[in-house]
Amino acid sequence: MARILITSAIPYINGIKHLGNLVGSQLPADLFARYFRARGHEVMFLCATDEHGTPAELAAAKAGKPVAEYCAEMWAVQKDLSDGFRLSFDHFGRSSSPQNHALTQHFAGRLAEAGLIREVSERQVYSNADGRFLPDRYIEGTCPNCGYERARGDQCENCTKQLDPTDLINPRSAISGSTDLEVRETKHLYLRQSAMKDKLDAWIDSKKDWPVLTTSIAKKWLHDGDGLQDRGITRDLDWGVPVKKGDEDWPGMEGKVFYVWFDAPIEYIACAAEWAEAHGKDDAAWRRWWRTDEGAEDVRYIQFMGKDNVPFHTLSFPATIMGSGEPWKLVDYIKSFNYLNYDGGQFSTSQGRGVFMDQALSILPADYWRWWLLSHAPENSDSEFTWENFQTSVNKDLADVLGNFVSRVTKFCRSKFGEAVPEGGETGERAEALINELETRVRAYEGHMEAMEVRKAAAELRAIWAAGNEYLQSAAPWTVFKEDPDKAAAQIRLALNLIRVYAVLSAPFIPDASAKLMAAMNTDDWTWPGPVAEALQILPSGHAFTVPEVTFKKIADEEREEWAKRFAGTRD
Ligand code: B3M
Ligand code: ZN
Repeated sequence: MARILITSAIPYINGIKHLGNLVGSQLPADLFARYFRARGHEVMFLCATDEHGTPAELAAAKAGKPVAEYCAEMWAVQKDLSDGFRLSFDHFGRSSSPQNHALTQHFAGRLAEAGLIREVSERQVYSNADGRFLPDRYIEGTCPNCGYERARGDQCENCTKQLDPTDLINPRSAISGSTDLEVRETKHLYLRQSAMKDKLDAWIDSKKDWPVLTTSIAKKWLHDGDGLQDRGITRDLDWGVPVKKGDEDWPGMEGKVFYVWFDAPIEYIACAAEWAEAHGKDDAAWRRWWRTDEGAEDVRYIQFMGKDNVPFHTLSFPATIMGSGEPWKLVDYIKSFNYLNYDGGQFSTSQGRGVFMDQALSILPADYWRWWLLSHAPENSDSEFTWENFQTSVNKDLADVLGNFVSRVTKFCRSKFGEAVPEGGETGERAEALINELETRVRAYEGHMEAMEVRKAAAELRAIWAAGNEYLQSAAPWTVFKEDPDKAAAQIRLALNLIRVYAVLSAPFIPDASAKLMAAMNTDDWTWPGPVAEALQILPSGHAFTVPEVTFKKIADEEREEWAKRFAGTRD
C-alpha cells in the first residue's frame, strides 16, 4: 500500500467560495483522497485558508473588524462549509498559524544563505497620515485613461487599464483618504527564480505524465518573453509573516511582511505540522510526509488547483523548495483545472455572481452538487453550469438511474420475499452478461481514477449504475416471479448485492448517499470489489435489509425556474 499526500489550493480567506472555486481544487482533491483511502492507501489530505495579503486586509476593513478577528471568523465559516460539502481533509489549517510563520521565515533564511535572494531598492508611495507605505491597491485616484475617479493603483476597474500608482491623477490613500502622499525609496526582497530556471526547466521536462494544461503554463512562464523573472517576495503590510531570516531580524526589512504567494504554498507543509499538533503527535509524525530524509521518499504527492495557480506551483514554490537545499518533498503530480462558467458568464466573487457554497447547500444536499460538479469538471476545457443541465443530470443520473434501481429492487424484494436477502436458484445468462460487463467497467473505473481523469471516471460510474438498471429491465424478476419464483429470488439477491457494490464504488463521488445505501443494506462492509462475481456474494441469503427512503429527489421545473431567478443577480 502506498502513502499519498494530497493538497488542494488553499482558498483565500476573504469571503465564501463559489462552486467554480470548489470544483477547481478542493472537490476533485477530495474525490481522490476518498478513492485512495478506499483502496487501502495511507492518505494525508490537507487544505487551509490563505489568510494574508491585501484582499484579507481590505475585507476585514470593510467588515469593520481587526484582521485577525475577521480571519478567525471566516476560517470557521469556511470550515463549516467544507464539512457541509463533505470535504474529508485530515486537517483544515490556517496560513496565519505559528507553524507557517516559522517555516516561512526558515525558508527565507535558507534561500538567503544560498544567495537566492536579492535586495532591490524601489520607489514607493508613502502616506504620511497613515504612517506606512501603501501597496498599489491601497492608492486611489482618477484614471488617466478614462477619467474614472475611483481607479486603483494597480488597475482601473472601469476601463481595465493596468496602472502604476504614479499614473493616477489626484492620488489618495484608500485607507484614510489622505492626499499627503510622497514617493520614497524602500527596499524589497526578490527571489532569484531566474537563477533556477534551468533546474526548473529540467524538472518540468522530467514530468512526462503531467496534464498538458499544467506543463504548458509552466513552459510559457519559463520561455515566453524574457523568460522566468525574479519575484518580489515582500510587501508593506501589517498583516502577514514578518520578514525574518529564520529567527533573526533582517536589517532594512522592519515593518515588512512576506508576500502572500510566498507563504501560502509553505502552508501545505505547515498544515501537516498543525495536524500533528491538533492530534497530539510529535514532529516525526508530520515530517514523514514532507522530508525525504525522514520517511517521505516513498510518498506520492499530488496537488490540485485552478489553472491560474499553476505558475506558483510549478515554478515559485519548487524554486523555494529546491533553493532551500534541504530534502523537502517536491510535488509528483499537478492536476490543474480550467474554469467553470455560470449561465453564460463567469462566476465572480467580487460581483457576487453565481452560486456560492452556502447558497448551494441551502437548497440541496452536498451529493447533488458533488455529482454535477465532478461529472462536469472543467478538465480539458472550460465548462458551464446551467440550471437546465443541472436539473437533467440530477434527475437522470441520480434519480432515474441510481435511485430508481435501488428503490425498485428493495421494494420488490420486500413485497415478494420480505426484508431479507432471498434464497434462490440460478440467475441465468443475463446475470452472467451483467457480471462480465461490470467486471470490465469496474476495472476501467479504477483505471480512470488512478489516472485522475474525473469526467471519465464519472461517466464510467454512471455506466455501471445503468448496467444494473438494464439488467433489471431485461431480467424482469416481477414477470419471472410468476413462473419461477426461485429464479426471481436469485436475481434479486444479486441486485441487492449490487446495491452494496454501488455504495462502495460511488462513495468518492456521493459519500452521503453511499452511506445511506450501506445502512439500508445493513452492513458496514466497505470492501472494494475485487472480482465482481465474488463481490456480488457478500450479502448472504437471510441477511436483513431495509428499504431506504428516496435516495435522490427529482428537481421540478418550478424549482429550477425559481433558483435560476434567485441566483441570476448578484448576492448582497
Ligand atoms: N489562495 C488562490 C486561489 O484560491 C490562492 C491559492 C493559494 S495555493 C497555495 O485561487
Ligand atoms: Zn480607466
